[in-house]
Amino acid sequence: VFDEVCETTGVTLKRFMSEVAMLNPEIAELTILFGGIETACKAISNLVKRSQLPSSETLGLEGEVNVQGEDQKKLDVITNDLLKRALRFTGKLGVLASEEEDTPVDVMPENAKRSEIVIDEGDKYVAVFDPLDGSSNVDAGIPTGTIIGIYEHDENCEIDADCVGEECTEQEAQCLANTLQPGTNLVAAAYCLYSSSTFFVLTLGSGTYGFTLDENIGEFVLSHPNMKIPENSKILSFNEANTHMWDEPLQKVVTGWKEGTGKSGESFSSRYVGSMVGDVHRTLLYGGVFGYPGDTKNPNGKLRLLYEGAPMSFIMEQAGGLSTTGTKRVMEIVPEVVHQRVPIVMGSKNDVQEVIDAYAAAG
Ligand code: AHM
Ligand code: MG
Repeated sequence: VFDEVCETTGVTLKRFMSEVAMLNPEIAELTILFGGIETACKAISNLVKRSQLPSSETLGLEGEVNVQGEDQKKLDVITNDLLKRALRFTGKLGVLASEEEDTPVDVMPENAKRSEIVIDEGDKYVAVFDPLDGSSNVDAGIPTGTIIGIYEHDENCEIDADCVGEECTEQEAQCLANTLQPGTNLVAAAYCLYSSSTFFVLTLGSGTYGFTLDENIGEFVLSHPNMKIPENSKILSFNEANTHMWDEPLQKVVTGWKEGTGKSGESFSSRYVGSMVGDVHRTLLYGGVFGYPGDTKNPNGKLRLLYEGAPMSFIMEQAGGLSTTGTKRVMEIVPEVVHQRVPIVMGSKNDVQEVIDAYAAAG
């Protein structure tokens, strides 16, 4: 159905979403949500670009430490608030979880009665996001990105925004747990890449579509309709300083790729930005295998399942790629906690399959 939308050139993201909604009324409300996300990404793109100017308010550390013990850069805080506000006022969201928030939060505006923000059928969706992934790279001019996943929300949920842990009633806890859904429940996922251009790549569960920000008109324009990742590749994208700590099957496969003795016989090249959105975007376009596997020091790797692993895996699979922990499909893992980490190897189908086969053979 989406292909019909793409037959015309010069399609903006707004038009794409409204045409998709006309053809698929059941996801019409996503259009409103994506309107908010789109605006937030444009604003973040601007903030990132201006962040190194002497007059900028976004330079340096905020001084707070987030739940994971990292210094929070000012930009992390600002972009988190920005995205939260953009999503909150769509009136389509019940709960959100972010890399920068300790626990999932109700998005009802302060001082507003729930009934005042509920439009039509009410809060339909749950959003999970990393507002500015790779933010420690910004000062060096290295690409960063926003990652977002959208789940359906239980509309009967009424939660107290302040409830934490044992203070929560059973129902409130269940509503919070709405954020803990496996990737297979995602109804949409998107990332925005802030780099040489600003790119917006999304899936609504039927293909992956890429847009580029045309700064002259301030609109995302469809530039990569129905993206398909090459099935074979010769680019590997890992933090190779950790190689000696990886599982043996992965070490073997990667050595084979480097030496040209792997399944495809190709001699691989290495490309690693160290910013997941940048690395995945290149992998989608040129083919390749991107990963942050588990190692002896960090058995679950570094990346977060909920707002990094699952949404990016959804986008990757919808473009014809695979995403695995080595032994499990990332999309099928049910998160137990919001900030859970997950080992990831994703990218070109045949090469990722080689990794899966190596793990299976090792038992
Ligand atoms: P962040 O969420 O603290 O910004 O870290 C996530 C980033 C990813 O974008 C990237 O893939 C990874 O960390 C790189 O880690 P490393 O520096 O260990 O290679
Ligand atoms: Mg991150």
